[in-house]
Amino acid sequence: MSESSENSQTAEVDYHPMWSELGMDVQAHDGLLGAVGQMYQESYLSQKNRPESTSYLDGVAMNIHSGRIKEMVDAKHAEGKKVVGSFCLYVPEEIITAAGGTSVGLCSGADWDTAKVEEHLPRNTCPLIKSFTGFKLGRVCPYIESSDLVVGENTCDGKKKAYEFFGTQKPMFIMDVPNVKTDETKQHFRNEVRRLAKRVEQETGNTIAYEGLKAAIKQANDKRRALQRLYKTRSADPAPISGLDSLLAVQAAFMDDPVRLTAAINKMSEECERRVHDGVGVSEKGAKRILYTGTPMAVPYWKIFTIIEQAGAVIVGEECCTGSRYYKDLVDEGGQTLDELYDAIADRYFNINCAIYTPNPGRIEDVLKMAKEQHADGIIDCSLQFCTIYDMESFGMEKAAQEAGIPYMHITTDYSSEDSGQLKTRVEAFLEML
Ligand code: BJ8
Repeated sequence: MSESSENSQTAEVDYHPMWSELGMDVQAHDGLLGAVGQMYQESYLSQKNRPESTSYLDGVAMNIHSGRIKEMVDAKHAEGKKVVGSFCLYVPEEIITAAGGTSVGLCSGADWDTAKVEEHLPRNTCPLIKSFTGFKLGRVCPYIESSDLVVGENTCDGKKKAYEFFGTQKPMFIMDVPNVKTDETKQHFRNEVRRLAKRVEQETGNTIAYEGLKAAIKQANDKRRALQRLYKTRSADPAPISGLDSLLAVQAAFMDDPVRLTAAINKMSEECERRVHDGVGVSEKGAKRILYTGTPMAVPYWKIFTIIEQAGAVIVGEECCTGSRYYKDLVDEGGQTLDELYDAIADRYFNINCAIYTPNPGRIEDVLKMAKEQHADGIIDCSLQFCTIYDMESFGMEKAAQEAGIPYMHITTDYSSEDSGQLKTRVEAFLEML
């Protein structure tokens, strides 16, 4: 059985009873699935010269609200395996895995029930926050509905205040993430990781033990190693795989079964390594190479990548939470005690260079390093509308890119398609000058 069919269960199964049992609005959800299917067709299935092994990603996309949810629900019934959802890269999946839970990412990438959302949140809230709130109010996300516990975090102002409302809808636990990096705040974050562990233990009814945490660290690191391997292949010209598929590989990493996904990414990497050896690319040799940086891209937000790649460029790296920040650093596996493992986890996550930190020079360093190693011709920096922290950082990012002699473009956009025509024109003009 191929991996894509392994995770696909069977396409003929009717999942409506499962969605109903989860309390979802089944009719509205059908509408959402139809729209996402259309977007997938236009962004993904229209690509040429994809590596064959990306069929796994098609399987993930096809089953994202069906087969994968069934696996999680079945595990809940059979083993009492609790589902713990989160919205941010600062929430360590290792803790959830070690406590016997299923970790899922809940960030959402499409507008939904905006009018209802605006009864509870200000209009000028970023689309990502509005989206997960709308998905909850509209009961169209099986990941939110199947979560037994949702972990939020004090990161940007929008998210931390929106969680006050979200907490009226789902049981929540909030982690405090510092906004500056000092020895004291690192210690504080280490304590927060332990506080999270206690809450997750309470939810799952399992105690986190040394061996279990060590195994969970290795499992997450294996996934990161596979994604690092895939990233490396993209430094070749022609690039063996598109930015769209690479983005989807990381998006899938937040939802799919971790062991199965790791095997599939390794298979994709193997094929990409062969392609590089044979000079086979997803685009022409000499295609303009773009490094993406900015806000995360949650499923099904593929708009910007589609515009860039359909304009003839290839994205060769993503410095964002649905890209390198997810996989570039491993957790040290050498801890000899449970406490050392907790600290190793905390220290790895504390080093993520999100714009919530001030100052945040590490992000600029990462972008310039990636641009160099992937031989990027230009950098496209994208902020979601009303995301002040990424918008603010774009000034420093532009200056650094200019000093390094790398062409740079900043985009502020949202989840609608209203600005697609205008963005297309801007991207094409940018590519022409590279
Ligand atoms: S570690 S990037 S996942 S906070 S786009 S909601 S920042 S207003 S998502 Fe993020 Fe964690 Fe940082 Fe990553 Fe706020 Fe901006 Fe909206 Fe954002």
